[in-house]
Amino acid sequence: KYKACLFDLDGVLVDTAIYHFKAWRALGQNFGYQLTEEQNEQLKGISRVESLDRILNWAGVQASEEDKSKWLIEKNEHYLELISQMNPNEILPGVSDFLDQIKKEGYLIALGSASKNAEIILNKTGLMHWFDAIIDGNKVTKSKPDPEVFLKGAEALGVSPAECIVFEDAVAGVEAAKTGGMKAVGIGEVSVLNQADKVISSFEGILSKDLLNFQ
Ligand code: B16
Ligand code: MG
Repeated sequence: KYKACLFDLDGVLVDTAIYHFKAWRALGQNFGYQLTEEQNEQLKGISRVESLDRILNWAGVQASEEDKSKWLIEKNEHYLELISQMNPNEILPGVSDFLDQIKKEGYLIALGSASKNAEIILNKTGLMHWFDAIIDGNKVTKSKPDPEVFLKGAEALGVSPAECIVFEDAVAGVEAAKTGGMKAVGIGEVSVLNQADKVISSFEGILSKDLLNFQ
């Protein structure tokens, strides 16, 4: 019945939030603002442009379009420098094993990420070879909770949304999956990801035959 698994990147396969945090925090020095870890949580799954808008809003800063584009470049350059050191050890626990299982079982695998740097991260960590399709921030116009990223993933794989299972750590991502007519597995806490069909705390020790047995 289910033919494809669609994965978010940050917080599901790898933890790039720490690098986003470092880069945004350093950028904040331009306007004297220190981003907190709690605020960084709220930027998960949110696009780069939208993240900057939220930060400026928290900081109470009104910036020109010119400053904003300059800062977006500055943040990304710093972020690229940080992720250039990423390696396969940064794949989250249990992920490689889970991808192996579903590949053997014949599932198609796609990425559905807001990041424009997704391919770099997949290459650095050695995750790339598992993917049959990659939909990232360069291919979508609407951010999660809009289902666009996952619908495009299903389309690229040639399957219907009802045949897809989405893996997400962000509330907006789970909402995107459900709006798109897909099953959603949350990676995190049930209290937060309560819209998901199932929630796991990580992929460690997870058997696909037990997890993917939706009614
Ligand atoms: P970039 P995901 C998201 O990745 C991150 O969670 C979010 O913090 C980031 O702002 C966004 O990608 C855009 O990333 O600046 O690299 O284009 O969770 O959708 O895989
Ligand atoms: Mg995520």
